[in-house]
Amino acid sequence: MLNLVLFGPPGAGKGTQSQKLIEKYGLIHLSTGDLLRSEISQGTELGLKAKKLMDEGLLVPDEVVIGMIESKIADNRDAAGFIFDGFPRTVPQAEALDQLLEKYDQGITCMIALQVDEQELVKRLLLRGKTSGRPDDADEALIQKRVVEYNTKTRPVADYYAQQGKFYAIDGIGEIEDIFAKSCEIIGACQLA
Ligand code: B4P
Repeated sequence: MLNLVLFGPPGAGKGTQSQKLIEKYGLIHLSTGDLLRSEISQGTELGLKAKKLMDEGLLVPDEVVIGMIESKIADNRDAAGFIFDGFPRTVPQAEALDQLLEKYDQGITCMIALQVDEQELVKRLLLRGKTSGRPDDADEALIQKRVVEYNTKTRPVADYYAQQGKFYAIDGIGEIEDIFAKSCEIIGACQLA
């Protein structure tokens, strides 16, 4: 199986690159952001709790997202692989993911980290906010809060994968096709290793 973690700050382009990668490699897309937004639109109890946190630019509790991922992996045991988009976002989530995959004798192939500076992130998300209707893209102060949340809680996840020799960074500024091509090069090298 090919199991990829797509990593980066809010607005780095994880969702954008995921769409291209799932098409090329036939992977199942697991975006915790999308799964949470789906719970919100269905008005579930989980969705109502998550909405409050997401609208404030905060992460939702680890056990909530881990539970969602666990059931999606279990539902797709015959998959060619998974692309984890926006997950794991904390070290406990990364540890839980390794344990979940181990149950199926699987592991993460590599993490691709999209590196984008804060000024560009704010610009992209404010632009997306004009059409996405996402409350968390609505204003600059909220976007900055999400970046702080990323810097304090999510950034250490990169070290977790670096220690396993699975971390690969890419410049996330530039043409979407060029970033995609670099991601494919990394994936090709990891598959051969
Ligand atoms: P997510 O839904 O994961 O979203 P994101 O980080 O905002 O965006 P992404 O990086 O995917 O950006 P995109 O490709 O769309 O998270 C939302 C919230 O859910 C979190 O804040 C948190 O509250 C909660 N959550 C989710 N997962 C969680 C977890 N595991 N634990 C706890 N809480 C969790 O790109 C952004 C924009 O840039 C787009 O408009 C795109 O068109 C543009 N763009 C992309 N690539 C570009 C490029 N190369 N050049 C120019 N523009 C580009």
